[in-house]
Amino acid sequence: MRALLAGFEPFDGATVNPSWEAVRLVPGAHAVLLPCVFGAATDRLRAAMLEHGPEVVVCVGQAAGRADVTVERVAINLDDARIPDNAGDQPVDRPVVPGGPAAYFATLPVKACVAAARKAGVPASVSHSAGTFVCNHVFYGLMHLIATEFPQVRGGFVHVPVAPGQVLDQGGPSMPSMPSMPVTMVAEALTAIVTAAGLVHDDLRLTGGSLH
Ligand code: PCA
Repeated sequence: MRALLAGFEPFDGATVNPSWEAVRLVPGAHAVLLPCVFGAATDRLRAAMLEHGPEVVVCVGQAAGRADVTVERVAINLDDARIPDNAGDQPVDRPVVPGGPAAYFATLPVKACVAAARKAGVPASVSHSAGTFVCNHVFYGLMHLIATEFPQVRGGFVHVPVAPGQVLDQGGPSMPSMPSMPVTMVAEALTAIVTAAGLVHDDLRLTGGSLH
């Protein structure tokens, strides 16, 4: 199975992005580095899809504050940036694709992907919001590319916690730092997720919803 994994460059003043560090460690998949820039990131992803002809595409981004690996279920047609992207663009209430559908669902078997990550020993769950920044933008862009140009591809998005090295200077003896996860562990989850995405065609009927 040909798999393409995408990770992001650092953003918001950081020097590393665990999404890129982790995707590079996944064996047997192509890894592409995306700029954290609205528009340009999707262009880079499309070029990599044309170059590698993948059957499965999993884009990966950092979600600071999340405690586990989250498989995103839905991408929305909305850019609303709380911080500028790496090119200084800070869109407010702009569609990703003017005239596009309000949302797309991932075509990965999201619950089977979560189950596979957990079986590999990595805490994981389903998420129902990829936010409204560059990650959601790329996720929506990917699903729109699949809907319009690459119908044979299965695709989705995974958000990952920050790496421990990113939080060592946070908090203190009585103030905890935010949750973190080693990038080797994130890579193990991604490996399991890509494998499940290639093998499972009917998703598992497991509870994966949330109350809020
Ligand atoms: N996380 C950001 C953009 C790049 C990344 O790694 C996000 O969640 O939108």
